[in-house]
Amino acid sequence: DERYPDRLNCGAELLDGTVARLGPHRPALREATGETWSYGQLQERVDRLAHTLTRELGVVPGNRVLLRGPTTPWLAACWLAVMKAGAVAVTVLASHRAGELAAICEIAQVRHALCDARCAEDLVRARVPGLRITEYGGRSPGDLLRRAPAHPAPYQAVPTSADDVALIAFTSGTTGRPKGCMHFHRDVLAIADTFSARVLRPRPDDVFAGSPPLGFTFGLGGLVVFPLRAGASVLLGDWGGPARLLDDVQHHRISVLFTAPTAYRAMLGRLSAYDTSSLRRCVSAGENLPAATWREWYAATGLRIINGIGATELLHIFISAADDRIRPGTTGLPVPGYQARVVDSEGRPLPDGEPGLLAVRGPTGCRYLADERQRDYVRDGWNLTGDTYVREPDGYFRFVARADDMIISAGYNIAGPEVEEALLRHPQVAEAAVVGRPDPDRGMAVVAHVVLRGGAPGGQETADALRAFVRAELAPYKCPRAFVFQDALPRTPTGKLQRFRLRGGRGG
Ligand code: 3SK
Repeated sequence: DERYPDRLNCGAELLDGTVARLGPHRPALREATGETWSYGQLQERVDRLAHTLTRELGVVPGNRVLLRGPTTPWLAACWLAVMKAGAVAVTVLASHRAGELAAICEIAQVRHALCDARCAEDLVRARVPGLRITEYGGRSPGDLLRRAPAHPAPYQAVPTSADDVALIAFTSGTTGRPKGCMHFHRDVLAIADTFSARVLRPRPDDVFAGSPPLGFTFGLGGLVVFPLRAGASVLLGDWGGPARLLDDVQHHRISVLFTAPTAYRAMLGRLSAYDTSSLRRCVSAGENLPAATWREWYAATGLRIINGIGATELLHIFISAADDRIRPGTTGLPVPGYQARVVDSEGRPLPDGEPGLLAVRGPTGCRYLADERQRDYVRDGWNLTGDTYVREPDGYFRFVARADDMIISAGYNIAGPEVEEALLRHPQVAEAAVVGRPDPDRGMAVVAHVVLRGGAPGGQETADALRAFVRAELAPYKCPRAFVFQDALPRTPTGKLQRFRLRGGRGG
């Protein structure tokens, strides 16, 4: 973005820039225990950490530094210190296991790791050659936090270039092989200055919270980059389930909430027991938000969920709408700064109303690290996100399915999410995933995997009732031929449904 100078350090902008604008006394990070770090305290801790990284651990600009831990203020502080030191943060999930960590470290050529002591074991077991692991906390302060107080503050941030890589964020998508997505210092600020500033519009008195971990760019953006850029504060704690999140909303007077459709659905049944009057912005991403969930949340809270689609490849949300521009059942409009269109498999734009591949371009974009899949993701400067979308005549983008989740049955194209939405309108259904299963007569048969409310077991009678319900809502060819009732649906550590794990399952 031409608004950014050539020399730009996103860590310095987010921290020192905000302190220069709003002073050091405002609250920045809140711990679940109630302790609050002011912007001044955060700045001092980050600067001591940055000195420790460079003077004691030998981190130099450009080094890739793995960050691994539960969501805590210290994890955010380490990320900011890595940014200010001009190194490259390689963010992973606390739930990644040794084999995944070994692959990530190899792809990203990681030499240093800052790891919360509570999840060091898997990293040690990954046996990464030459990796220096420094523990930063957990139950006790850890080596890094013991050393940091001996170092001075302030720390003069390394004058990185706006186009220096700041972050390598890994995605396995829903299929498994990790891909490292490189993002520049300017990209980190661009997500704050587009989606956050133009759609979310946070204020310095906002208090953010949410469920996505910082190892997922949905969480890093929503719970570190956006609040700091706005001079707001954020509660940083691990996802402890819907009741805990509601408890946090009530006790910490949360005003901006980031979570996924599943969590909104899970909170709905409990809302009446909590005071959620502090909420003013609710963001949903990570998966498509069914119109039924949007409407139920609106009916219960009077709040209009800001639905969005983002991708690790594009760092954050690129289609979304807020306030009275929201149209339930659609994702919204391209975020200011981004362009989006629907194209055929050759990249040719399709007319409005026709489903095709979603193509996006804007200030952020896909740069896979040493991965030939870059060629498939970016064509003619457009990022192909792997989603099937329709653009409606008034410019709204409506999700149809992930491109590889279309079910072709007896010559019909069926979008699993459309059938899922219909099932979710049934009062007994808590979660639904609809997939295709090879079928000798139809090529593919539509199979619905369903979690019933209250953990009910399901059976033939429920299957018949759900079949009749879907038949009344959708064309009969879309109706599931089989139902599988289960306790939970398989999800990635970031909460995305893993439909591929359901394909081939048996149903009755
Ligand atoms: O992958 C996603 O769904 C996502 C959503 C919002 C922001 C960032 C990401 C990666």
